Amino acid sequence: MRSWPAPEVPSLSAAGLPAPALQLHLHDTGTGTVRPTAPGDTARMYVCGITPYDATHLGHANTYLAFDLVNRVWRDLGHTVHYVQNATDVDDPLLERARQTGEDWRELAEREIALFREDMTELRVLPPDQYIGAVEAIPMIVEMIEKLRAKDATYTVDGDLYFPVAADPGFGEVSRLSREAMMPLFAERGGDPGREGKEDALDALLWLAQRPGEPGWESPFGTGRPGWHVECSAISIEYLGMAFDVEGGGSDLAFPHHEMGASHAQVATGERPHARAYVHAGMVGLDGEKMSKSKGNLVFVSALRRSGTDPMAIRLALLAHHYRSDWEWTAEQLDAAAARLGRWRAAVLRPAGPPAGPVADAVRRHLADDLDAPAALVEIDRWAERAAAGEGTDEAAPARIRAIADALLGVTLH
Ligand code: 5CA
Ligand code: ZN
Repeated sequence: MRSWPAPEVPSLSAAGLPAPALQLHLHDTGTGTVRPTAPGDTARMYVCGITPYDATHLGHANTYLAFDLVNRVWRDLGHTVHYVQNATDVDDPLLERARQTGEDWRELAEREIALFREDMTELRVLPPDQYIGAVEAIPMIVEMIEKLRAKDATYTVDGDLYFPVAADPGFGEVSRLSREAMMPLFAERGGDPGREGKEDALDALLWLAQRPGEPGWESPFGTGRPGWHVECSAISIEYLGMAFDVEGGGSDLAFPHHEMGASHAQVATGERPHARAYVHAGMVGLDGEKMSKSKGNLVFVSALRRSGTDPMAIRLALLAHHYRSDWEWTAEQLDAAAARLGRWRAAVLRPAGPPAGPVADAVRRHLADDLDAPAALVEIDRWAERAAAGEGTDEAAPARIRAIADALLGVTLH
């Protein structure tokens, strides 16, 4: 599928702020620790995309911004970034919504993906190099399921194909949850622990035989459609190979989605690990509950944009929270972010200010430390405050601060 246009990313080295010898450290769910990402020249990242049955809400935006920071920090440190994202453009919730509204499921998916592209463009989120829909990925998904079949790591229940989690000795290493903890999450997040005929309640669906009124694609194991986890597993290894640097998503994807995806990939290829780090963003809530399409307690990025909100203020409102924390959205946070943006913009319009070098060092240090964006924002606040008070005579500083905010935080101050 088409990705979306890339925003300009200024080079801080070219702006007179050469990159220091730093490593980006990120919290890895698989070990429960903050660890250095140690990518080669090319850093490889897969981030789970939307299921396009409704518009992008602030929870989604928050998750994609977290990984946009990963992308920006790696680039600043001199890496090329190979970034892949999917869109789950055929799955139960999408088909169900289309059934409810009488819309064609393909049109629904296409419309919501178009809106997502617009939202990401406006928020200045760097686009993936490959943006791949589940439907277009069916040939690679089928190929992957064939590899699992060749390893005897599938079985059928009434014509539907399942993956036995017992096939992967590493099952459980992504989320590090006990079986007792896995069970309710599996049921809550699209699994079918109660289905009769399964070898293990936790076994994951690989291929669902075509149901009446639903789409299906031919395959050596019958006409049907792919399960959810095998979609991301197949797309990620097709484009990035095994042991890529970061697999990302919201914390609700750690189990079962990233756990199952890793097991599929590890069994199919005989290699491990699937990703070197599994990185998860916190959940954004509204009125006491996680924002979710199924609950309907949503604030849409597109609705805020339509009502005239500056996308850079949305960006600052989200970055004011650490990516791993769970938090609640309130309208006041947007007001505070707009005020902050105004202060920054006014400060960089001044002819001079305190030197930008120490600000660049501090922002880079905070971001390299598990993306501490809130602390990075405070560094720019301090500079803006001092510049506004008439401190400093460095005439290169305002343009450099602009470049720092743009390159590292994705916030343009024009
Ligand atoms: N298509 C699958 C991933 S392959 C999916 O989970 N789609 S989604 O549209 O439900 O979510 C897209 C991304 O937004 C996921 O990473 C999910 O973890 C994240 N997300 C969903 N709700 C929230 C929320 N309230 N706060 C933060 N992130 C969220
Ligand atoms: Zn996914």
